[in-house]
Amino acid sequence: MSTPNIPALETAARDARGLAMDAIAKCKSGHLGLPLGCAEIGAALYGYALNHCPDHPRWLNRDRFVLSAGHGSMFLYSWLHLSGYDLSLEEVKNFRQLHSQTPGHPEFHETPGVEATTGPLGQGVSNAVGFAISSKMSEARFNTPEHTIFDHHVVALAGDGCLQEGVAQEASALAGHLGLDNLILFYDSNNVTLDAMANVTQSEDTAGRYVAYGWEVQQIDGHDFHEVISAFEKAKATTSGKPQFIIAKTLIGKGIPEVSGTNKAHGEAGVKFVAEARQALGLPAETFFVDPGTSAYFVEHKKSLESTHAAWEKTYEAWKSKNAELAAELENAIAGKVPDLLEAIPPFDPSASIATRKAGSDVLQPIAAKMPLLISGSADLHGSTLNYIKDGGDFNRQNHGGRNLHFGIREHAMCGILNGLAYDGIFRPSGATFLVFSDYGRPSIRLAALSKLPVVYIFTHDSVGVGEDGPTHEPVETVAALRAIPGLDVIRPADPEETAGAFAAAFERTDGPTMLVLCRQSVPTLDSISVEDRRQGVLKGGYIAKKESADLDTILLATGSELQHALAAAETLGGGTRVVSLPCFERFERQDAAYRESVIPSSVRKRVSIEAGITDPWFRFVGLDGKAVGIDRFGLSAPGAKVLEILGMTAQNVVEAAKSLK
Ligand SMILES: Cc1ncc(C[n+]2csc(CCOP(=O)(O)OP(=O)(O)O)c2C)c(N)n1
Repeated sequence: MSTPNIPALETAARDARGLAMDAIAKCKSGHLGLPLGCAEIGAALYGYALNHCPDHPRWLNRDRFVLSAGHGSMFLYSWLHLSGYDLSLEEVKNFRQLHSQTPGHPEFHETPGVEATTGPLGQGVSNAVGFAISSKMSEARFNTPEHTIFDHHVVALAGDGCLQEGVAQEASALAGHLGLDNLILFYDSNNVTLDAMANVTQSEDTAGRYVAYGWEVQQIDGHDFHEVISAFEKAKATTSGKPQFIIAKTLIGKGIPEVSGTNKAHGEAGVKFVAEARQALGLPAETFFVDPGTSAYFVEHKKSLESTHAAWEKTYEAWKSKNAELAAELENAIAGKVPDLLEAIPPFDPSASIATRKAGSDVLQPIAAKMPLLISGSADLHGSTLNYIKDGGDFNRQNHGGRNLHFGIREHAMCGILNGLAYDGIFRPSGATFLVFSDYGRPSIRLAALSKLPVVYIFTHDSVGVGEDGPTHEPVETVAALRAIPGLDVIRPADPEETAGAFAAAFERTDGPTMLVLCRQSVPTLDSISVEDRRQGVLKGGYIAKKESADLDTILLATGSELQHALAAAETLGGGTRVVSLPCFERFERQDAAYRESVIPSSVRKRVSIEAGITDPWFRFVGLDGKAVGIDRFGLSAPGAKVLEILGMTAQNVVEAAKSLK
């Protein structure tokens, strides 16, 4: 590597400080502390050490950079702009304004060079672990003895806030256990959080903690270019087999002496001192100033990055010409191409009575065979969630080609890591646990939805039918709470064939996450409905499961294990009753109005729903004139069938509710 041009990097750091001050002063909000405190780290990375290519922000072998401390977004925007990404100075001036490419916190899809949506502290650390796993998997799957097309690093920047969060702790422990030595985590150690000095809330030995996790730890002065660069290069070159933790001691808000080093530097409080601070840094009166020397430096630097990229392109083409099948696999995955999955799933024995989690296991195998980049993980519950890819092998230190990920009992990190894999865009990640523990992963599930990531959750044990484990393990409000997340498809299939449709829907979706909600207890195969209707019906979100044989007067609606009760109730209620299976509200609502009207005609007001969960979500379908049979309380500890019955999940209750309607 060339020797770093320290004076140029110093000027660049000064200019980045200026941009952050000006942007935050202009919009009167934002976080000055990190962009000022980490300016040297930014200059060292973007101006020298990172291997990336601004004109090809998704270059496959770029070093990924994740700003876990997303509040410091102006750090990222300044460096992306200066590096020559397609992020204009105008956009920097529009920091935090409507439809700008510089939103308050970094958002995936919004800004070239932003690898992950961050801001909720700690998430980025788990995402970075997901990226690092994705990189290891990519190396194992695609590199050949002759050609190395993947050998990049994953770099993240986190502060005290991120490292205090449980999700980062879970993910860091797993990264150490897995020996992800391609991961470099910078810790912006400035002794300050938001409300106070960090010592008000933490006194642990963070370095010791990371050593205990199995990481290699270095400590440096984060303002010293030589130290930053040599620590980074040492981390990149490690042969220890350990992830790399670089504690960078920094002065938060460096450049605004009135606030630096204190919690006042964290946000925008320093704005009132900006004029003097700019002057002291040697910046001219002109705001959003970039020294011509800085611009020229980055133009040259970009050229050298481009030549590295061009050399890689040559290797890639040579690899591609010798490995056509592998290349097609990789390129199809990146393009989001998914084969037709339903045709690969054989029909189930109509007389079978199995749990949808078991059906899910059966369905997953042919899907995994068709999608070689599908990954299936579980938070220590593969034995119950049944989502193990049978001939997929385990991903571990020794085997980066494995397709089954063992997350341990780390649901939050699992969901954050799945996001990292999905951001990377090569593998199709799925993960599993009991549905009731989705609350442990909810912050990451929410971000998957916000960032439109095609993550699949295979969450089982979906109701009070769990039984003997009791109310702690019996979701009642959980499905409703998940339906409240915009952009998340929640699919609760009723039987094995609906499960086939649900898995196809989930893995064929490329523009957002899907939650598969599967039951623990056996359910009948509903063979009064054709296989085709059940499978295709799920893809539409809702369909007529039983058509009326006389003038339509009553509609029964159900999902999952309760569809059998709606069908049985219809037998008692007579020919004017229609049964609608509604396994996925979100998909149903994406159908056109004519289809929705054909399934649930607006003129028919006698409607009853049944679902083993709280009734709130159903009133949008049963309306004020209808009734919802559900469970508006916590469950009970007893055999599952008993609990379901005592809490009213019966055909009888549906019949009575329907009869009570005028
Ligand atoms: C999960 C979560 N909780 C709270 C916040 C609000 N918040 C943003 S930054 C911050 C303090 C972070 O401290 P640190 O990481 O040390 O950042 P620094 O002060 O060094 O910029 C808090 C509490 C958040 N963004 N995410």
